[in-house]
Order: sequence, then C-alpha cells, then structure tokens
Amino acid sequence: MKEKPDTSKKDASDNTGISRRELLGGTVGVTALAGLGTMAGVASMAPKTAQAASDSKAAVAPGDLDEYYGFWSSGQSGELRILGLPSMRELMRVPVFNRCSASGWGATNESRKIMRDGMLPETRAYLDSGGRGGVWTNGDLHHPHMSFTDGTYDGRYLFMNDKANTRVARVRCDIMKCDKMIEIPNAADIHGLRPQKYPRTGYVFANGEHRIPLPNDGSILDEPDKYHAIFTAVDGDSMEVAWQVLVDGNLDNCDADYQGLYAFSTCYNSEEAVNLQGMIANERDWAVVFDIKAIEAGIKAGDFKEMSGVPVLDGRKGSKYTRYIPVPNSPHGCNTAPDGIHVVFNGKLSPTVTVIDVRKLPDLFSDKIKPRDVVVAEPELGLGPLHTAFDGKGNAYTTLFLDSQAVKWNVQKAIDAYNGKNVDPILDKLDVHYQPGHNHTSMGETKEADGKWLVSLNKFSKDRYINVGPCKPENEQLIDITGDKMKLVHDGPTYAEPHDCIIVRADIVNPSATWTKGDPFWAETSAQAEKDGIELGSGTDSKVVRDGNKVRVYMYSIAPNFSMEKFTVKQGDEVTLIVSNLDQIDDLTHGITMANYGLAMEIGPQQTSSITFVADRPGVHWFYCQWFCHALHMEMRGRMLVEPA
Ligand code: CUK
Ligand code: CUA
Repeated sequence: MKEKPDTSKKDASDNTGISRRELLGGTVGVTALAGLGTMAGVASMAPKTAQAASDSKAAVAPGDLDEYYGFWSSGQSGELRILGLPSMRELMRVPVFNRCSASGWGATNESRKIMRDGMLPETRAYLDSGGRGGVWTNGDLHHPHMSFTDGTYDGRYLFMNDKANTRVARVRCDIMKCDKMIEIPNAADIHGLRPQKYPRTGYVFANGEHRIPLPNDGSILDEPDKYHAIFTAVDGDSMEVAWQVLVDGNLDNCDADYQGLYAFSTCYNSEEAVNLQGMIANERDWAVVFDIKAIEAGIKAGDFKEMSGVPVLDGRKGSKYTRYIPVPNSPHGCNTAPDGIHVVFNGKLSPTVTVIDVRKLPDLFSDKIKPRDVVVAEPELGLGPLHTAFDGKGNAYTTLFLDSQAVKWNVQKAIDAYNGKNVDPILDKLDVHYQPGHNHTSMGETKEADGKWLVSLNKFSKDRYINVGPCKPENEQLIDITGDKMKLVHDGPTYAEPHDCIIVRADIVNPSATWTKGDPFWAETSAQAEKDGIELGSGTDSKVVRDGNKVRVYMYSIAPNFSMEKFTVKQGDEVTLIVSNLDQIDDLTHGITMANYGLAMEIGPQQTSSITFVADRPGVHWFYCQWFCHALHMEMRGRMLVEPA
C-alpha cells in the first residue's frame, strides 16, 4: 500500500527541518514497523510545544474531590490503579495478577484462594510443584472495564484481562478488591476484553490473542493450520466460561454493541503465520463479528464440541455464528461509538480507521449484503492509529502512535467523505508526548459519554521529566475536549505500563467506608473459625487452637493493640494467623508483619485476614503492625516464640 500525500492540517517537524513523514517515507506497512524502532529517537528531537501548564478546569485544590474515577491498567505490573480526574492524582493500587508486599495479596489465604480457585487443574499442579509457590507472581493487565446496565456503567464490578497467564479477573467495586480470577481454557494469552453493554453484563468477552495448537500437547510445532485462536464469553455474575468460539486468524481487541446482539474483534494475523514477516504479508486482515443470539441458539441445539469442560462452537469462515469484514492490514483497537450505531476498527499499519454501521449486520448475517457493505467510512487520519474514543457529540478522537498525535474527527463527515462528498472529517490534531497507545474520554464507552475530558496514554515520556535513569516513566496527558480545539492541560508520569483506562463519573462508584463483618471475602476462614468455636470480629476471638501440628492463632486488633501480646508454637508447626480488625473508623487500617518470616498482610477496618506458614525458625520473632495507625503504632506489636523441636 502506497502512502498518500499528507492531508493533515499540521505536520510537526523536528528542528532539523525534516518532517517526520519524510523521514519515514516508503510504504506504510514497512514504515510503521521501522517507526516502532526509530520514532523514539525522532520524536525526542521535536521542540517542546508550548502548552498551558495548568488550566482552572483541571485544577483540583487540596482537599477538594475529583469529579471522576479513573480506573487504570498497569500492564506488566499486573495491578489495577485508581486515579482521580481531572486532578490525575493516583489514589489507590489494587493488586490483581501481581503479588503485593503491602496488602499481602498472593500471600494471604483469602487472596490465594481467589487466585487458585479458577485455575485449570494442570496449572495448579504445575504451580504446586518445583517450589513455584502455588500462585503466579506476575500478570499483564491491559484492559479494565466496568460492568454495564442498559448501556452505561453500573458500579458493580470491574473486569480485566491477564495476557501473561491467560486469565480474566473481577474486582468488587464496594471493597475495591479482586474477588474472582479464572484461567481461560483452550485459549492462549487473553488480550482484548470488554463487557456486554446491553441489557447488562452479562457476558464479558475475552480474546485469546495467540494461536496455539489444539490440543497443545507438544506434538505440533510447524503446522500452523492446526493452531487456533479462541473467543470467550465469560458469565460476569458466576465468573464461569459460558461458551467459546473457534475463529480463523488471531484476535486482538474487542468490543460489544449497544443492542446486546453482536460482539466484534480485530484480527492482525489473518495470514495465520507464526513469524513477523508472515503476519504482515497481506494487505488486508479483518474484523470478526460474533452473532450472540445465533451462538446462544447453537449452544442450545448442541452444535458444539466440549473442550476442557466448556462448549466450543466452530466460528471459522463460513460459519453462521461469525462474519469476517476485510479491513486494511493489522487493525488494532476496536471501539463502539456512544451513538450505538458505529464501530471503529483502528488501522495501526494503515493510516485509516474503518467504520461500520451495526444496523447493517442483520443483512450481513442473512447474506443479503457482502462483508465490506457494512463499512460506511474509512477516513485517513495519520500514521499508526491505535485506539479511538468518543465525546458523545458525534466526534471521535484517535491516537496516532507514529505521528505522536491525537486526531479529532467527525464521524458523520467521515461518512459523507466516504460517500464522495468533498469534506475533510479531520477537525483538529494535537501533539502528545509521545507515541500514544490507548486514549479514553470521560464516560466515553457508554451512552452517557459527556465530552469533557480525553486522556492520552503515551508510551514514552523521553524529555518531559527529569531523568530517572534508563527506564523512564510513561506519560499520560489530560486534554480538555469541551472546545473546538483540544487543549492539553496536564502531564502525569506513570510506571509500567498502563495500556488502557476508563473514566467513570464519581456518583456511579460507591465504595464502602469499612468492611462488613462476615464478608464472603473470608468465608472459608469464617467457616474454620466456627468449627473452632470462634466468632470472628466479636472481640472474643483471641485464642490459640492446636490441631495436631496445625496451629490457628486467632487475634483481633484495636488501635494500638493486638489482642495477644505473645504466643508459643513448636518448630515445624503449620501456623495460621487469623487477625480481625475491630476498629470501625474510616481509614483505620492495621496490618501484621511477622519479622524475618517474609509475611505481611493488610487488615482493613472490620476485615479479617489470615496467612499460613511453617514456623521453622526457632526463637523469638516480633510481629508488628506495619500500617501507621496511631500515636502508639510503633508499640503495636507482640512476640511469637518458636520452641526448637
Ligand atoms: S492494547 Cu496496549 S496500546 Cu493491549 Cu489495548 Cu492497544
Ligand atoms: Cu495498627 Cu499500626
């Protein structure tokens, strides 16, 4: 594909006078790939754009509260992050696929149960062997999205993917902790993830990105026709796999419609190749459309193969469950517009985005029209379009990775241009710093998109901050989109590597101030306590229970005391510490750290947390509260004596 002459309104050039486009030259496909390596150097030569350092709209004074919650992914850090907008202040980190030193996530019995319950048996066996510790220690969280009711956020849950270890997790929004985590069978490396928007979530759609041999038993390497990618629908209430669909090509990003009828995925490897050259060979790849009602009917009719205990339908080309829409080479982002009608597939290696009209999909599935007939616009926006956000007023905002720009364009104008009218759909371009991946608008993936804020999540910060060494932060920029022109109002550095975020009106999210006694989060611990004749959180739960070489130490805490000043166990005992925080005051979190035993956990107000270890180091060991809670916080401690065997 030949690159067309530049039609953008501005083309930022560096101080050598050579435009970035001239530097890139050549065909878009090859250029884009070269750019992935070289643009980092080129863009940092660009002069700093004069930008407003602050903006009254974005300023949130000390003590004032933000209007929006931002829920941020963290990529290879594996956690979910909560920001306030427009201040862009980071408010909280919620460990999900990672392990956490502060909260004990991955170490406490409650978190390990959540991490292990949804594992495939073979993974559990693998992690239980060879000293691997029973849970994964890493994750790659790209896409956090909230549950929907009737086309808008409902504040119940957040769902997110783990590309590294093929998982989907859920966070309860009342306590902002992960309560479910499942490993997806038959798939490899979950990437795109979106909840169903209508009538509610409902399904959580999850893309298996990498194609693998099915079954993956080590007997196949170079027979790519035996490799497959799988599209999964998870039931967001039960967090069980509802069904899967086998597809041609691979799967990248996905989204759902506003009618509850279809889901969409982009495919960047229709060649089904296993190396780079092969994956970019074709001029066209495709977007897959899934017919949810047909799939549900297929399940009812038994038109599936059961694999690893879940029904798998065949959705490869020619299937009644799917349609494949050809789009230019290697599409990436997949974004449904709040108008409920349009879906945008972002070109990545093509300077275009492809817009389809969901009202044409019934005719496509009944074969009255051809796949390309659902395309209503394909504007050329600039180099490296990755993701698109919307303002609810008919405009779209697309990130241009290679151009390091945000481009604002009008969907109707793009449709008019596609129909031959002489209009330019591009309304504005803004330099961002640098190389944006995802972007997101306030409430932008809901029918309540309000057109106030745009966040650009930029992969490189280069010269925007004082140097912190070879590994630099990323840069997330807040852009005011209330006017005709986009206006950059804030830079915010972040650690590896937020791919995506959502911006949710604060009134929709209503977390609890404290935990509730008897929360299902520690149901198993409560059940064990009951067997031991103890009611957790009652203020009488201070007792050492010996059960063979298993010892359960029940304690409660009220600032600045643990209910037990000391306890004694024998070397080799398997000890479980069960601590309930009886404080009822907002923000009065305690913790317990067992020094030189590698153990620590958070205990929020009214929460019970527990942790199990083998007491194999004799001597006196101090346990202490590691969460600053009181003027006598340093004194909030006690001793464990481990008697030598
Ligand atoms: S992907 Cu990272 S920039 Cu994983 Cu949503 Cu596009
Ligand atoms: Cu309790 Cu510090």
